[in-house]
Amino acid sequence: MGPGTCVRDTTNGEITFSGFVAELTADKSVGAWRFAPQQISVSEGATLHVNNLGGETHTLTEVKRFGGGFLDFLNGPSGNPIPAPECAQVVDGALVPEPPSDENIFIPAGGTATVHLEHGVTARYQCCIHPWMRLTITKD
Ligand SMILES: [Cu+2]
Repeated sequence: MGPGTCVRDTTNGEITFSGFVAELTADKSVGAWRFAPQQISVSEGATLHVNNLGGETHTLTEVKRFGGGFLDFLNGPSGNPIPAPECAQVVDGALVPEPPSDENIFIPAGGTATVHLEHGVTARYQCCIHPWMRLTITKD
């Protein structure tokens, strides 16, 4: 959270920051923040093209198990108090984000990413900012 966080047009049809917090608190997720689809089945060696259609940065982070991200503010209300280690480490009680890498891709608003899948069985991806954003990829 900082300057510029969640700054976006709040005209009709857009969600306000207070609306975002209210929905997160009630549902443990915010429906407009999601991977679509949330589950896909692909052939070995497939290429995944991801477009960020939203108004803020998301991460596409491969994790062994789904967990929280690097923002306590969103981990607790979403029911993910423990961060996935691929998203953040706990250092002296504070969450320290893992740096961007080929397995931890930060995609800015309007940005894209391409991932070559080499998974054997099931691959799991989540957003390390909004940890309810989850994508499971299985092999055909
Ligand atoms: Cu996100």
